[in-house]
Amino acid sequence: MEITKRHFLNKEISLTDLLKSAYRLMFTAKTLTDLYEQEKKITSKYVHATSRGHEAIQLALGMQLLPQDFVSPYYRDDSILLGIGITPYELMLQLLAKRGDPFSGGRTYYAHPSLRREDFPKIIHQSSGTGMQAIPTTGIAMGMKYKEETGIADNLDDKPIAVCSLGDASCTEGEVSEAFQMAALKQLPILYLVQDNEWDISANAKEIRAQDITEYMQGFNGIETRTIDGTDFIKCYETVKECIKIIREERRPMLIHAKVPLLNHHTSGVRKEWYRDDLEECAKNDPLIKLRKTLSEFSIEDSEVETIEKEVAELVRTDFENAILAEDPKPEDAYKHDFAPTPITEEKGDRSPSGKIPTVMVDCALFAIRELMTKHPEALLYGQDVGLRLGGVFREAITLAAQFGEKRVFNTPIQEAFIVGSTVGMSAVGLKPIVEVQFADYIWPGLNQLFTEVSRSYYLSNGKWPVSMILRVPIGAYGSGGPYHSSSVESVLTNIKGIKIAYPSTGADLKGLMKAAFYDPNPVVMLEHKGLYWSKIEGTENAKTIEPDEDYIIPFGKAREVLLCENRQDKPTLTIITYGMGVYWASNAAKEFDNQIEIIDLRTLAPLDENRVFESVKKHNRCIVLTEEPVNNSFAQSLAARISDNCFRHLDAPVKVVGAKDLPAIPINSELEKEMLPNTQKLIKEIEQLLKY
Ligand SMILES: Cc1ncc(C[n+]2csc(CCOP(=O)(O)OP(=O)(O)O)c2C)c(N)n1
Ligand SMILES: [Mg+2]
Repeated sequence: MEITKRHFLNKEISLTDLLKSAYRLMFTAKTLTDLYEQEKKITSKYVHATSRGHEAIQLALGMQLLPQDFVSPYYRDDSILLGIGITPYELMLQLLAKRGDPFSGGRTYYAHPSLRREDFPKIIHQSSGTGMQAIPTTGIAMGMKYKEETGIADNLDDKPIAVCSLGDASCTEGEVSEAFQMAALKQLPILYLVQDNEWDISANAKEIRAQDITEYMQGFNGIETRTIDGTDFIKCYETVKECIKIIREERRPMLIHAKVPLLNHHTSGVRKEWYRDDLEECAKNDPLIKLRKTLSEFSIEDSEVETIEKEVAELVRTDFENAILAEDPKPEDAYKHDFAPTPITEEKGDRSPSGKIPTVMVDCALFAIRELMTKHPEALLYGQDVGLRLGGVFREAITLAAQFGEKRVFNTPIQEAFIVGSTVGMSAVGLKPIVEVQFADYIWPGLNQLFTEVSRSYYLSNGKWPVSMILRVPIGAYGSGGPYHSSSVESVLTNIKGIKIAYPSTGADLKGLMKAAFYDPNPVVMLEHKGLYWSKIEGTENAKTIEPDEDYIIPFGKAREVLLCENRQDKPTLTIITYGMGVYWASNAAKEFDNQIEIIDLRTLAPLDENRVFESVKKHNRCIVLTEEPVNNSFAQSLAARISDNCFRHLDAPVKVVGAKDLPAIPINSELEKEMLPNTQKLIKEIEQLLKY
C-alpha cells in the first residue's frame, strides 16, 4: 500500500486512524535511516542527516499543515517532509542527487527542500547555514500580515501560517534573534519549532548556551512558548494543533520547545560512535517505541502493525531500487535557472519629456518609487529611518510614508540581516519589497543573507523560488564621509552570482533602472552614489537630469555612451570604461583633451554590457577602466582582464585600471581622503601616460 498523500488532512480522522498513519510514517523514517546505514557505500556519496529521535514532533507538525501554509524544515527534518506527504522515493531522489529530485534537481543535499506544489504546504529554498532560515521565514509571516492589513490577502477560512523549524544550537545565532525580535515586535503569524537534542554536532548544550530556548524566550515579549516532550506523539500533536489554531486565529507568534533525543549520527559524515556517550540513555526515549506502545494501548492489533511495517519495508526497498535507477542530471542542466527571465529587455518611454525641469538624482529615485507604489499595492518600502519622521537619512524616501501610510513604508530596527533576508519571504508570498541599508559600509551584517539565502534561492530551488526584491544602497565617498560612510563594495557584490547590480550615474538612469529592477523577478542591488544625489559636488551637474516619464524604463546590461569620439589618424584616442562617480572624473578630464576620449558608463555591473565595452576598446585600441575602489582584486581589475582577453589583438597599450589606493579604509581627514581617492587631476595624468604609450 502506498502512503496516500495528504490523507491526514481529513479533519474527521479518528484517533486510531491518526495513530496508525503516524506510525506508518514514523516507521518509514526509521526504515529510511536503517537503509541509508546498510547501504552506506551508495548513500554516503553525498552527505545526509536523518530525523531519528525527532520524528514524533516533526510528524505532528507536518501532518497538520495546510497547502496555504509555509514551512521551513531544516536538514534533520525528513519526517516533516514525510508528514506533509513527500514520498520516500522523492526523498531518495534528493539523497542520490538525481535529476528528478523534486526540490533541487540534484543541486543540493538530502532534506534541503523547496516546494511549490498546489496542494502541499509551500517551502522556500532551504540552505545549509544553521539558523539562516529564521529570517526568510519570518519574512513570510511579515508578508502574510502585510497582505491582511492592506487588504490584498486571499480570503480563506483558514488563514495561512509560517513555520520555522530550528535545531537548539542554531538558536544562539544572532540572526535568529533578529527574527524573534521582529516576530515579537510585529506579532507575526509564525510558529517556531525548536528541536532540542542538546547537541551542536559534538558540542554539548552545557558548553554552548547559558539558557535553553524556553528561558531565552522570556526576553521576547509576546512570543508564547510551549515546552514539551517531543517524543510523545499525542502530546506533540495536541500542542501543535493548539498552537496552529491560535496563530491562525489570533495572528501572533508562538514557539514550541520540543525536547528530543538524537538517535542517529549527526550526519553521515560525522558519526555518533566517535564521540557520543549518551546513546544508551537516548535509546530509552525512542519515539517509535513509544508510539508502538500507544498503538497497543489503543487496542490496535499487533498483526495490523506488522502489516504496516511490512508494507513500509517493501515500499522503501522498491523506492530505493527505483531511485538508484533514476537518471542523473545532464551536464547542461547546470546552466538552468541562474536567473529568472525578465520582461524588461528594451529601453522604452520618454527619457527626456518636454516641459520638465532638471531633477536631482535623489528625487528621481523617490519619484520612481512613488509611481511604483501608487500602481502596485504589493510594493512596500522598509529600512532604518525610512518612515514618517525622517524619510531616510538622505531624505530619499521623504513623503512616501505620509502618502502610503506606515504599513507600507516603515522603520526597522538596526537589523541589516533581517532587512535583506526577509525579502526572500516577502517575495515568496507575492510582494515586491524595496528595502535599504543606510550606507554601503553597513551592508556587511546583511551580506550573509544576501549570499546564503537571496542569491541562491532561484538556482538551488531549481527555478521555483526567484526572489524579487530591490536593495537600495547609498554608496561612495565625498566630503570627508570618513571610514564608515564612504566605502565602495561593488567588488564584493559582483562576486555574488545570482544577483543583479545597478550603479547609475544620472537621475534619468536611476529612475529607468529602478523601474527595471522592480519588474525584474530577480534580486537587484541599486548602488546609489550619495555624492551624486544632489549634484552638489563641482563637476557632477550632469547627474541632475530631466525626470523621465512614468513609463520610461532601461533594461539591465545596456551601457550608456557618455561621450563618443572618432578613432583618429592624427592623434591617439582612448576609451574610459567607468560607472558612478567615475563618469564625472572622466567627463571633466576629457575636457582637457582634443576629442580624444570616449566614455562608456556601464550603468549596470551585473549583467555587464561586455559587447559595448569591447566595441569601444577595439575602436580606440587604448582603454582605462576607472573605479572609485582600491584597484587590487577589484571588479575593475577583473573587467580589465576580460578586456585584455577579448581585445588583445586590438590593443596598443596595456589596459590600465585607475582607482583608489590599496588601503583598508578611507580616512576622514580631507587631505588624506583626497590622497587615497582618484579624481579628475589624477586621471588626466593617467590619460596622458596612456596616450603616449
Ligand atoms: C552557519 C553555520 N555554521 C556551522 C555549520 C555547521 N553545522 C552543521 S550542523 C551544526 C550543528 C547544529 O546543531 P543544531 O542546530 O542543534 O541542530 P541538530 O543538528 O542538533 O539537529 C553545525 C555547527 C552550519 N551548517 N552553518
Ligand atoms: Mg541540536
